[in-house]
Amino acid sequence: EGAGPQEYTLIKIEVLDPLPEKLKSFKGKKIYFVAATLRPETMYGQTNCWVHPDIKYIAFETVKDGIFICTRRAARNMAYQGFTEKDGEFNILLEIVGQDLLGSVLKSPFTSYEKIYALPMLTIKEDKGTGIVTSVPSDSPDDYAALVDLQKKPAFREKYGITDEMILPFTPVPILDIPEFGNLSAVFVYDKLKIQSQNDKDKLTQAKEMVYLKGFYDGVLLVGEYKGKKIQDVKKNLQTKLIQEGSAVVYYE
Ligand code: A2H
Repeated sequence: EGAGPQEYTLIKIEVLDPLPEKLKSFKGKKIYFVAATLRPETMYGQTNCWVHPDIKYIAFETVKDGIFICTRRAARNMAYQGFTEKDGEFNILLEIVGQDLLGSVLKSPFTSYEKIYALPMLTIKEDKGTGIVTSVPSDSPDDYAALVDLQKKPAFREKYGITDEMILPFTPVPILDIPEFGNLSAVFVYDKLKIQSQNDKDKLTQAKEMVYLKGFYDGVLLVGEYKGKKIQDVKKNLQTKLIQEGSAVVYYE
């Protein structure tokens, strides 16, 4: 960071029927929540998608990828990266607050869960990525903490109309083995540091530092066509595979 633009992989998470009320006018079209990730090799472990209930999102039409939902800021960046017809221009089809996207039924590439749901995460930053985050609780301490918050706080679920069926079946999936941390590294560090919630900022920063480098250099995939391979050797291949099958695009900011 600082030296130049950051490359993200944008995962195209398709919105399925029944569409949320506010998206019904798009029926029959391909609509995607687009989530910015630095870890395309973890997409096998997605259990849900995060949106911030209070952030404003927009829908806009891309040239070849259907309708995208993300922050206005991200759409503007994409408009300068060839995603829209005219350079730097994008047509806002709809403005919507995250709250109205919660509970959407979604389909995401690589995950073993046939459908997943849009759930609330309160630590999403408006000024980074697309404002939408895909959740991999096996390997992301932030994701695991936010999922546990929903699981153990019924009042939090109810506030946002999240039902048990959107959460209970979705347990972290072992997808990477990291020496010393095992095959659910985020769960391991969450327990070890006794993290209490998604707002436990300092401990979560520490947790991320603990797993990140070690995971990158020594982590081994447990699933998919690169099973048994080291992450650093196949990360790029998996990004390419997602892009080639039309499930992801590259985005810079
Ligand atoms: B990562 P960096 Cl498995 N607000 O993807 C908060 N977090 C955001 C965000 C936003 N607006 N946009 C993206 N992110 C998350 C996977 C993952 C990620 C794993 C492990 C660690 C990890 C699955 N979630 O990130 O500040 C996204 O989560 C550790 C930081 O640009 C994205 O990658 O470095 C990462 O943060 C981008 O963070």
